[in-house]
Amino acid sequence: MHKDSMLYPQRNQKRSDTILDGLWKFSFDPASCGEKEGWPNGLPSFVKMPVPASFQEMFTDIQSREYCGDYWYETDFYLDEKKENTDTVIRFGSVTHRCKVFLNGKLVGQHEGGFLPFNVDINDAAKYDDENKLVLLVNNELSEEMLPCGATEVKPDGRKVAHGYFDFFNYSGIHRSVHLLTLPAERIDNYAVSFTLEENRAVVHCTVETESNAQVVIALKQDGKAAAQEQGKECDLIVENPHLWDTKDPYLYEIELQLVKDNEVLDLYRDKIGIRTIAVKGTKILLNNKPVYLKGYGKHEDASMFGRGFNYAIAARDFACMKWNGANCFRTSHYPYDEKWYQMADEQGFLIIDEVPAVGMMRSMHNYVAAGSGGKYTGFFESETVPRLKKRHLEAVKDMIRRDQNHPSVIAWSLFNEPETTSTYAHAYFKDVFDYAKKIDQQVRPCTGAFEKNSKPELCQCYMLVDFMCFNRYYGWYISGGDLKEAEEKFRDELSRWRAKNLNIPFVFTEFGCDTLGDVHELPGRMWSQEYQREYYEMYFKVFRDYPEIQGELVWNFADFMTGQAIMRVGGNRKGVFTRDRQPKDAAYILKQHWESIE
Ligand code: BDP
Repeated sequence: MHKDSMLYPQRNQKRSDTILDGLWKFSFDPASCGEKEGWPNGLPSFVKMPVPASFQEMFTDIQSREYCGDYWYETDFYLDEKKENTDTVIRFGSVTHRCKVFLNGKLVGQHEGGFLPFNVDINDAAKYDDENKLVLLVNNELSEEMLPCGATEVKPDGRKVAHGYFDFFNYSGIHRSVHLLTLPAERIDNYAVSFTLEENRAVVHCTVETESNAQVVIALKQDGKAAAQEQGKECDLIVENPHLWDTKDPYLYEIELQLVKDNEVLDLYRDKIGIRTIAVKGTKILLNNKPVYLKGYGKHEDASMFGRGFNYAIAARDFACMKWNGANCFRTSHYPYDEKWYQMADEQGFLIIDEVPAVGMMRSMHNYVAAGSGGKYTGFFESETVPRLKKRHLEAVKDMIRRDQNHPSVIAWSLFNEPETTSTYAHAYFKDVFDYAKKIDQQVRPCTGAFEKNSKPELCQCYMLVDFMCFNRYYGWYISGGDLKEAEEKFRDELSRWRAKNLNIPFVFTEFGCDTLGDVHELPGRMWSQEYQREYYEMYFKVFRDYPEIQGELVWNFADFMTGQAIMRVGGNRKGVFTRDRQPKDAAYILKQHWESIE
């Protein structure tokens, strides 16, 4: 069984990779009757649906756009003749939120969790040198025992409605590419690298997971030339005069892993790695033992038309915009993104705080309101659903770390966003989550989580778990909105109370921002106007200067993004520094000036 492999698909001498993206068949199944009625053999009626994309963006009627429940996808593909000693696997980048996979009418796999990849072995169900029918039963209901958390309401007419305890649209569907893979039966399942920097050399500790007893051979190449080579499932490669990876010079080595038996190469996997260390010391974040200040954004995978479906052009434009205004970091709020974001960040020298989809751990339909101002205690971590939720949380932590651990861009794991942290129940819950992440990450990267306003210094039970604090704060928006003078006083007061705790760890602002309409100008600046957004950021930057323990500022949000319908959301959340079509609002220039002035 190789089901846990998180390696990104590739095509090489030993592995083949065919992408099955395109127009698939699609059908809703509000009565959940498809399985009984034989839909695994083919959908009786359908519309055509692009993959990858969110289905919601393709419909012009509100029922379809807001649909919650079961729905189906189907496609056909031809499979070559089976090669000896190979396995045939289908790899799904993400299917939101849960699904069953059928091949030629047979159930071949199932998965829960809409933001991480999974593999399905199709050896037994596949028809080789023939056409095959791939059918998926997907479901996008929300509950308190899954990530992200929410609830599903059943209306009197039987319609289901998803209520996320989070502020982004419950986009659903096949959001990332589907890969048909032929893999050697004896193969490499995963590998991990970590680094020790010594004078004029680096030690690359490499661990390879495989069930094969063949010899593991690992080679590092620098600019195409051999830099180091070793054998064994666990070994140290010594690189003399290493070319380190950092934000200004994101140098990548090539790593080649091979399984060799009797002089025959059984499997081969090539990747790119960056040699760098990341650590927290006192109030500093250290990249290669040098302090680094985080500048950038909280983001979403979100765009019109594609919804949450990955699209290269959008990702490329986002990187271009972030680079243009001097950013060096982003948080994958509120879930792990498509792997291609991390590959691009590795190449372009961006730092990533990688977030597990643990959002909405506070019982509230408008989480952002509760989080922004005085929300009530909801006893979230005392519920009987918590053990099941925790199991999924740990699974997601495991999959995220195994998937992303070798990206030099990933500098920290964010293990939650804005949960209700004020109870001892929350402490016990997150203590286990943090211990687990530390245990399984070979690099033992810093772990953190984003705290909202109710996690006050006097009440919070979880701040002692993190390596650096991440604050989400909305002084000047949800608190003292429209009165930046009062907002600043309250903001300084809270910061001073945190400072008084002498935590001696870095503080990073992972959210601060205000909704701004790209076409509204007002003098003097008032809420929603471009002028207000500028003044809002200027106030924060002024305050940050007075607190040297603040080592990062990630603005909320990079771009306007889609949310559920709500009285405080006008065509979604408008806190973007860029509009949803990625054009700068006025504040983008303030950020550019400010970030370019910080080394
Ligand atoms: C915070 C959430 C974020 C929201 C933001 C907001 O972490 O997801 O979008 O507030 O209200 O509570 O804009």
